[in-house]
This record gives sequence, structure tokens and C-alpha cells, in this order.
Amino acid sequence: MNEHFLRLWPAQASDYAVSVDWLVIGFTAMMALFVVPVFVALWVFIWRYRRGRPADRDHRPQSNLPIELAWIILPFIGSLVVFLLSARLFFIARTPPEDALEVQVTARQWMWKFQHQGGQREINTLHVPARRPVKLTMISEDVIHSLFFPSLRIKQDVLPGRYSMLWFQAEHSGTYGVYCAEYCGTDHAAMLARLVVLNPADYEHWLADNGSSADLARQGETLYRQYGCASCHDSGNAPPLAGVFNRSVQLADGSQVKADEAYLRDSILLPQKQLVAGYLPIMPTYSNLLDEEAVQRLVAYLRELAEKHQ
Ligand code: HEC
Ligand SMILES: [Cu+2]
Repeated sequence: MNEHFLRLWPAQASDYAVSVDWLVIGFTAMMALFVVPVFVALWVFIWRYRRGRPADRDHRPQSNLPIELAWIILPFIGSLVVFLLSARLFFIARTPPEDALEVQVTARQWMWKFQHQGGQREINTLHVPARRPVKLTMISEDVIHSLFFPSLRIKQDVLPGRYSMLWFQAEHSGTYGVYCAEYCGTDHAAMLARLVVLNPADYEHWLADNGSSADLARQGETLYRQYGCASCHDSGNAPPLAGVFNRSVQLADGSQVKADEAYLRDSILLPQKQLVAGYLPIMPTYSNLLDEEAVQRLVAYLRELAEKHQ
């Protein structure tokens, strides 16, 4: 497709990618530091004590405390440094900034679907602005997939029935390869996508050119009316949904949950899974009516309601 596909050392599209590469290079160098002396000594001794060589063979083993301490402590410190550096990167990868741009991802055999907050939708191509954090909330409509951005050095399984998350900040505009990294059936190898990183101004143009008439929350509001949610939720038969997002919800079994995206998704698709305390289990299952993308729109609407509600 383009030069970024099938490169052994992919382009570095983010600062995170640069840090990961330094970690890999540093770790490899440290391993070489441990391994090379062992192999050098191995061959020296093989040579020196080969058969027929009149070498002195009755050395008593003698201890040498400084050497013992050195080979225990130095590798320990080296490994600890690598551990701390990788723990830091892991922490960064798990902690999206608050102001990240949000994109909803739905995977299925065999394509990637992306929904932007403005309502723009694309398949197998993802447009993002450079130098801005982007957070992907991902779910699969069938089997396990895995979204892999080699040029960003990030990869995350995309699971059916459960949201997972990736975030990144691309620094350089360009087009980068995106892969499915979990074998998912016949056309797994063809489950490719492109990441198009645009300069912020070009990104604004792209948004405007691809603008849909309604943003994600408006589309969710339409679904909310279309599927009769209001008949229960705005009538007292069901909990009001205006401020529910991110609130703590008391469940019928006595436990408490935070109404995050995953909880709201499950409430819509599997209403009997977690019953809200004080209500009857009368909510119908929407799993055969709404697909994951529709649920993402409803959740966007409920989120917006909560933001207005504050
Ligand atoms: C027939 C009535 C009915 C309809 C229609 C209905 N719900 Fe519900 N819903 C309920 C009831 C009752 C509860 C509380 C009991 C439970 O958890 O199932 C509930 C719970 C919820 C919750 C969890 C609320 C909380 O406070 O934790 C969400 C979210 C939700 N519904 C969303 C929807 C959406 C979105 C629709 C439309 C696609 C919808 N509901 C349609 C009756 C309904
Ligand atoms: Cu796949």
C-alpha cells in the first residue's frame, strides 16, 4: 500500500514510540553486556583446556567476594532500571490525558470502523490531528481482534462484549499502517487499516468536509427517541438517565458500581445483568436491535446529558 507497510523498523510517529525504541535498544545492549563476556570466557576456556593441552587442571575452587557481589548487584541494578523505565511507559500507556480526543472503534470480521465525536464515520482509515492526544474506546462485534499501530508502538486486544482502550499522540503528519494482530479468521491478514495523521489545520478541514449532519450525541438522542427509551426512563418506571454517567449506582444485589461507558453499554444490551436497586426487571434486551456502534452513540448521548446536568 505504501512505504510504511512491512518495514522491519517502522517509522516513529510518536514520542512514546521513541521511548519504547530506546528501551528496547538499552535492554538489548544490557543483555549483550551480560552475554558477550560469558561466551568469550566459554571459548577461552574451551581453547585453554582442550584435550592434550598441558594446562594446570587442579585449581582449587576459591571464592572471590568482590566478584560474587559484582555479578549479583550490577545485573540487579541494571534490571531494576529497565523495570522502572518500562513501568513508566506502561503507566503512560494506561493513562490517557483528560483532554484526549475520543474516537470509538468497532472491529468485526474483517474491518475496522471508526466513529468520531462529531459524527464522522470511516472504515479502515482513521484520521487524527498531529500533536493531540487521541483516545480510542474499542469493542468487537464478533471475535477477538487486536488493534496494532507499529509506528506508535502500541497494540491492544479488542474484545467482544467489553470495552478496551488505547491512546496515543502522533507528532508527525503522515500515513501509517495499522494491523489486526490477533488471528481472527480467513481474512485476518487483510484486516488492514491506515492511520492518517494530519496537521491540526488540515484536520479541521477534514472534519468539516466529512461532517455529518449530527454529532455522535445527536445521533444517540435520535436512537433514544426511536427505541422508546423515554417511555420508561422519562416516566418514573425506570431511573432517570440525565445525570447517570460517571455516577455511582446502587444495585439490587446491594453492591455499587460506577456508571462508566462499560456499565452503560451492559445496561442497554444486557439489562438483567446489573439491576438498579428499587426497579423491576422490565427493561427489554436491546442486543438484537442495537449494534455496538449504535450503543456508542447512545452512550455519547448519556454522557452529554450528564455534562449538561452538572
Ligand atoms: C420497558 C421500560 C424500559 C425501556 C423501554 C428502557 N429501559 Fe432502561 N431501564 C429500565 C428499568 C426498569 C431500569 C432499571 C432496572 C435495570 O437496571 O434493569 C433500566 C435501567 C437502565 C440503565 C441503567 C440506569 C442506571 O441508573 O444505572 C440504562 C443506562 C438504561 N436503562 C438505558 C436505556 C436505554 C438507552 C433505553 C433505550 C434504548 C432503555 N433503557 C429502554 C426500563 C426501561
Ligand atoms: Cu481481526
